[in-house]
Amino acid sequence: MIRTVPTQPIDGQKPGTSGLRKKVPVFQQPHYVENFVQSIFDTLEGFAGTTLIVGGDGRYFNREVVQTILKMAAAAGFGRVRVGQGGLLSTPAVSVAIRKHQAFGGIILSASHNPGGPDGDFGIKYNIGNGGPAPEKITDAIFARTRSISEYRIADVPDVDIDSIGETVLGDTVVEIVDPVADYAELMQQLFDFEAIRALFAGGFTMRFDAMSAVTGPYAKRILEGLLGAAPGTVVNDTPLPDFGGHHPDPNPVNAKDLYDLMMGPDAPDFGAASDGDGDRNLIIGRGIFVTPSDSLAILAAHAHLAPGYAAGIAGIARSMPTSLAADHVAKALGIGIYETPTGWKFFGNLLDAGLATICGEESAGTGSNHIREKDGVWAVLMWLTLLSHRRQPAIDIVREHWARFGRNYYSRHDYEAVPTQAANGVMEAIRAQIPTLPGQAFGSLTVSSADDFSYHDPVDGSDSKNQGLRILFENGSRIVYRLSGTGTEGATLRVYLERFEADTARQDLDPQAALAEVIALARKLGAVVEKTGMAEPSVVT
Ligand code: G16
Repeated sequence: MIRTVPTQPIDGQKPGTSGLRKKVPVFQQPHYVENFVQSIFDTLEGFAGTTLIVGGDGRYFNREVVQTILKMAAAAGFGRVRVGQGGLLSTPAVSVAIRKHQAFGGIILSASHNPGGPDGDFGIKYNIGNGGPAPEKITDAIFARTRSISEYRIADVPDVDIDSIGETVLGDTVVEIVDPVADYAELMQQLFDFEAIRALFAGGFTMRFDAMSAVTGPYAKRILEGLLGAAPGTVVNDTPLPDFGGHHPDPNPVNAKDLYDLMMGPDAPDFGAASDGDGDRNLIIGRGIFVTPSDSLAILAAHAHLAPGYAAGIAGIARSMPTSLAADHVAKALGIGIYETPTGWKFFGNLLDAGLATICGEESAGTGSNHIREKDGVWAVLMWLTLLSHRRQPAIDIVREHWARFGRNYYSRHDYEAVPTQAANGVMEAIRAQIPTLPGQAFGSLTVSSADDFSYHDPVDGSDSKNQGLRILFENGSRIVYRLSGTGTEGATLRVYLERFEADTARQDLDPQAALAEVIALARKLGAVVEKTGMAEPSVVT
C-alpha cells in the first residue's frame, strides 16, 4: 500500500525567514509538495512510531496538502499524527501541541500574514520537538535534500475525513482529528487569571478583536467570548476563509484599517486587537492609540509579573535587532538580561530553552514567551487584558506612563515592496560600502556613533549568523536599520527601520513620522533609496 514515486529535484525550495513560502501555483506543480515534505522526513532521524502534529491556517490549498502529508507521514512510519479539525491549527497551537504531547515535531501550513487564495501565497514550515521553528542547520539540510531527492514515499489510501473528530488508521499510523482550540485554551488558563479578566468584561469593558478571516477566529471566539465573557460580537471576521475574505491578514494599522479607524473614532471600544493568518502576530490598539509592537514588548515585559504564569518575574528579554530599544530600557531597570538576535523567531529558541530569556518580541508584530516556542497573538492580547484588568486605566494612559518612566522610542518601519532584487541589493551595497567611514560623521543633529553589518553569536550553541541587517547608530540614541525581508514572494522587499529616543515628556506626543523626519530623510539619502528603487514613497509605512 506504500507507493514509491520517482521524482527529480525542483529548484528554489529554500526555506526563508519562516519556512518555504511561494505562490500557490508554484506549490501546485506536480511533486512540489511531496518533494519538500519527503526532504523534511529524509532530514530527520529517529521518528519511527512517534507523534507528528499537522495543521494550517486554513488558506487555499491547506486541505489538499494536509491529505498529502497524512499519507506521506504514514509511509514514513510516524506512529500517530494529530491534526486540527478541518486541517486548522494556529502556529502557536502547533507549538503547544508539540510540547504537550511530546511530539517529534510538527508541520504548519501557512504563509503567515501573506494574502491567500488561488493566486495568493502558501507555505510549509517544520517545527522541532521543543515546539519552535527548525533552526538553520535543519532548514539548510532540508534544502540540501531537495537538491538531491530522487523519490518519495506515499501511502495509497483514500483521503481521511479531517472534519470529524476521531481516529482513522492508515497502515501502522493512527491519524487523530482533534479540536484545534482545546490544548491551547487549557494552557492560557494556566498562565492567566481568567477570573480577573472575566471581572473586567463583567464591569462593562468593551473590546473588538479582528481575526481577519484567518485562523484565530475560533480561538478568540472560544476564549474571549466563551471563557472570558466578552460581549457576543467582540470577535469579528471570525470564520477562517481560504482567501481571508480578500483581506491581507497582516495585523498592522494599514491592513487592519477598519479596526484602526474604529479605535481612533468616537465610537471606539476600550480596546482593540487583531491577529494574522496563522495566529502568531498581534496588533494592539487602545482607544486613540496604536501601540507599536516594540512598545508593546517593553510594556508587557515590565508588567509580566501580574500574570500568574510569570509571577516569579522574568529572567530576560530577547528582541530581534531591528526591534526598537524600548525593551532594553525595561531590562536595565529590572536588572535582567537583554538579548539582540537576528530577525526570525527561530533565534529565540535556544535563549528560551536555556532559561536566559522569558519574554521575546519583534517589531514585526510578534510577542511571546517561554510558554511555547513561537510568537503568540492571542497570548499577547491576554497579557494586555491582564494589565488592563489590574490597572483599570485606558491603554493610552498605560502607554504614556511607560514613556514618562522609560523614555519614548519613536519608531517606524518603511517597506519598499516588490522591488527588483537588483535594485534592493543596490541599496544594501550602497550602505555597506559606507559603513567603514560613517562613524564620527555628522548629519544635521545626527552624529554616527557606530555602523555595522549585524552578526549574531548564539550564546547557547555557539553558532554564528552573519549579514543580518545593516545598522547605523547615532549618539543621541537614534538608529537606522536596512534589511531585505526573508518572507516576501515577489521580487525583494526593502525594510528601513527608523528610531529616535525622546526622554522629555513634553515631546513624547508627536506624530511618529514628524518626530522621525530627520532620521527618515537621512535614511533615504544614505541609501539613495528613491533613485535605486524608483519609488518616491515606501509602499507601507507602519
Ligand atoms: C516571520 C518570522 C519573524 C519575522 C517576520 C518578518 O514572521 O517568524 O521572526 O520577524 O517573518 O520577517 P521579514 O522581515 O524577513 O519579512 P511570520 O509571522 O511571517 O511567520
